[in-house]
Amino acid sequence: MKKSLIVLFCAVPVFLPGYPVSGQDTDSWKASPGIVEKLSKARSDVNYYEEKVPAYVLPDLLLSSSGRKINTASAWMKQRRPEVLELFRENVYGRIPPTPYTKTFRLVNEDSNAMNGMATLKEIDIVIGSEGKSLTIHLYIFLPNNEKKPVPLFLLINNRDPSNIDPSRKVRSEFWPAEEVIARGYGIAAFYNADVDPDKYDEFRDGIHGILDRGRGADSWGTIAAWAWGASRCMDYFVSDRDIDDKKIAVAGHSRGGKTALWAGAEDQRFALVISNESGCGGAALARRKFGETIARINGSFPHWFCTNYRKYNDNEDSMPVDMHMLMALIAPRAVYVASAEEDLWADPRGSYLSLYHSMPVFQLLKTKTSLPEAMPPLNKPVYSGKAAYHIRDGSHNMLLKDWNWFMDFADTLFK
Ligand code: GTR
Repeated sequence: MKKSLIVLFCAVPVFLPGYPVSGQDTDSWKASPGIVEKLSKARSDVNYYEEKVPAYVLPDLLLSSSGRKINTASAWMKQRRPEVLELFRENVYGRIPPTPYTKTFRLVNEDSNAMNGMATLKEIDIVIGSEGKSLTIHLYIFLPNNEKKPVPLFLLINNRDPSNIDPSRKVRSEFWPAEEVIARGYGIAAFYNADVDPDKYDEFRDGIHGILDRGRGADSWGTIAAWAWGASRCMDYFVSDRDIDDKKIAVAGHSRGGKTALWAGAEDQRFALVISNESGCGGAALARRKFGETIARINGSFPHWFCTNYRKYNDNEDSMPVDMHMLMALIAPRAVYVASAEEDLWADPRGSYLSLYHSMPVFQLLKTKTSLPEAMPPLNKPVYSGKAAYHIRDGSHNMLLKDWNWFMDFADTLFK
């Protein structure tokens, strides 16, 4: 296997060893040749071969734009972190407009005998208004009845059919396994992403863009940033509810929802844990690997997800001033869980793990006792270290109870 060269930009270049070196880490995950072949046959224009990943240079996390070496926690938090956050706003997800708005929480339904008495259901309408227009985010929350309050809670950004988050529980889905989460002593909440912004390209007329945008530029927020903003409005509610421990909130999402969860955690430091499941391109996966989905492909298929500036990096990843290890670092010293699936090479499992791995210098600078090895863990063997976690599950692109059980195991190490 080819050894990829990773050089960090800094005054004295640091050469990190490539991954993987043959003969090393024999039980760590490697893509199954059968899956690689099958996917490559279906899309010959997409790279699924590790040996075809180009050599790349990752931007240095710990070097400020003015050339200052960042070597203390306070220099990271006060100088470099805000700088990196701005780079992501400017080049990837876009900026939230400063438009003032009103926000009202309405408890529209409460049932203290939900799930056969196991939980209390609260349905909250979060009503956002500006200049005579308004939008409502429906937030569903189940809280365990048998736990001491306040409780820690998982918030799912639901990017799939609303039936996945059915408050009546007539429909039950592993995508939001509410009963199982309640049984583990956590609260579980969800909102439907399209409440905030429908997932379609309409030149940003509908959803929250139609309410808060006052003109748009190349750095204006896209739909992912809008969904992340929606997650923060849910967080505003959690802060106001004394039954919920707002210091122990995990924000979780799958795929486009997983990209959103990462950005929500970067923009809003109130989230204590970010769970990004199979988020791939524009999420956890390192863009410079050009493995599976690439920036050009994602901007082509989903022109509304990111800011317009992101298109500058179509087939031009190496010129991007950030890569996704820097997004992981924005979450530190809080916790981040990245998950992949064996058959989901489109979302680049190895690139997603490496992104987490290359954010370790920041987790360490912030004294989080977090240290992941460069080698990926084997299939179905989660690795947890301090504030970082990763697993690769067998099977295809989805978020299943198996994933959630591992997320909760990790959350137990942080919150219980
Ligand atoms: C795909 C897209 C991915 C991923 C996925 C999903 O079509 O290429 O980036 O987000 O959708 O959200 O399920």
